[in-house]
Amino acid sequence: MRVKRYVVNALPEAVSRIRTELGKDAVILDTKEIKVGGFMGMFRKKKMEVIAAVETNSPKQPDPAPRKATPEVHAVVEQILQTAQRGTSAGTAVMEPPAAAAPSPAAVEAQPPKSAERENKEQYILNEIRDLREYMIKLSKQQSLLHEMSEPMLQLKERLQQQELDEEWIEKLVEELLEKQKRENRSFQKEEVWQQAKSIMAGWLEPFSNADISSEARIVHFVGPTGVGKTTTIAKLAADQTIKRGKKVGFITSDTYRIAAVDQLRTYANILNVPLEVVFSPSDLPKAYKGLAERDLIFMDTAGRNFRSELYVSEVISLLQSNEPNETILVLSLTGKTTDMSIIADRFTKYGIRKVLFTKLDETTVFGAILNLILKYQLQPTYLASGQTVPDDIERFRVSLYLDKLLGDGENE
Ligand SMILES: Nc1nc2c(ncn2[C@@H]2O[C@H](COP(=O)(O)OP(=O)(O)OP(=O)(O)O)[C@@H](O)[C@H]2O)c(=O)[nH]1
Ligand SMILES: [Mg+2]
Repeated sequence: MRVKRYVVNALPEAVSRIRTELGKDAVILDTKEIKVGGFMGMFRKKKMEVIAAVETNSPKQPDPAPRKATPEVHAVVEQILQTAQRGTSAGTAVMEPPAAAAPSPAAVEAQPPKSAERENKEQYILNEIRDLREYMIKLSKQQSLLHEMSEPMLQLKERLQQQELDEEWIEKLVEELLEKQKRENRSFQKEEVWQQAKSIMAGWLEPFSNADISSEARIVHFVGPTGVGKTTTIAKLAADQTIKRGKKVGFITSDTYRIAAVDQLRTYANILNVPLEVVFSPSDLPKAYKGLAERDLIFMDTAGRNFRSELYVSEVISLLQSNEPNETILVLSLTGKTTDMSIIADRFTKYGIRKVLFTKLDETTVFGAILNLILKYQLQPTYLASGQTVPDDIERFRVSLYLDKLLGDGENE
């Protein structure tokens, strides 16, 4: 995340600088009035401090050129504001054609200084006009893409829409396919459309592929919303480590909220012959680590909470302390709603958590959310859990197998 501080005379000035320098996805985090300059505490000028930030994970290009409104646009805005004002005072709002009233650039410059409120309104209207313009460009681009698309490509698009893949990625994929067809001067048949789509998306996912729990980490924390399968997943992974890899595993649980939560992990601990420590607060952690000093690997279970709330996120983060190499895995269930998963991923990636594990693959046939989340938050998928059976229903995340599921075989399209 890139955070920047602006000291300006009025908010609209900050807004246009933020848009130009940080791009249109930047958000204002805080504004406050400050006093600057002066002499011995006197004659200090009132200014406004604005803190803005932009997510650098999915680097959005800042606006290419500082988009200053032309005098003509100013004139149109002026016209809208005047008409609106007349409309409020006289109870009617009749809009005249803007061109007829457009004053010359010189006339625009000669206007008296605007009030902050007026500047705010003007900025608002300018933003609206820009957004509308961007929307129109997008719409016409979509229209022209539709004309160029062959039947198999339309089918591919439909399949990916059903899979709830974000429009942004569908559009990018179609554009790349069309470009490829043009370069090769031919039209792809259905099978090839599917193959090419797979290889393009595999390229996108490549930087995030082959992630596993770090072999360096001695402590691995599992966090995630309620009921996504954290405890079950820990049991599956612990079985793999103890039985197949011969590692000495230890468990810690901080899930003391839910009745029987400790017993749930204790049952797995007994079956796998793994010691378990219970912590009620961060201050219990040193004792728990001491109790497990002989173990090669420690899996820590945490309570599922409503992590759309920042408060719960910071609470669980406070439990993830250790002086030893450690990492945290965010567990998300594919039965969750994409928007909720996105909010939760956003919360945890802000704390630097990038590894993710998806569960309940067996309970859905819609897989787009995985790609959306990986690309939006630069998440590294580790495992896919696909059932309730411990220890079998889990496997490493493989890009190729995942894309086969996402694309389907094209038969029913
Ligand atoms: N179908 C399916 N069910 C799963 C999967 N993983 C876990 N479950 C089930 O989901 C339910 C909740 O699993 P838990 O492991 O208790 O989930 P949790 O995240 O620890 O839950 P809390 O600790 O309450 O937040 C149980 O019934 C599990 O058997 C999976 O991959 N597929
Ligand atoms: Mg649990």
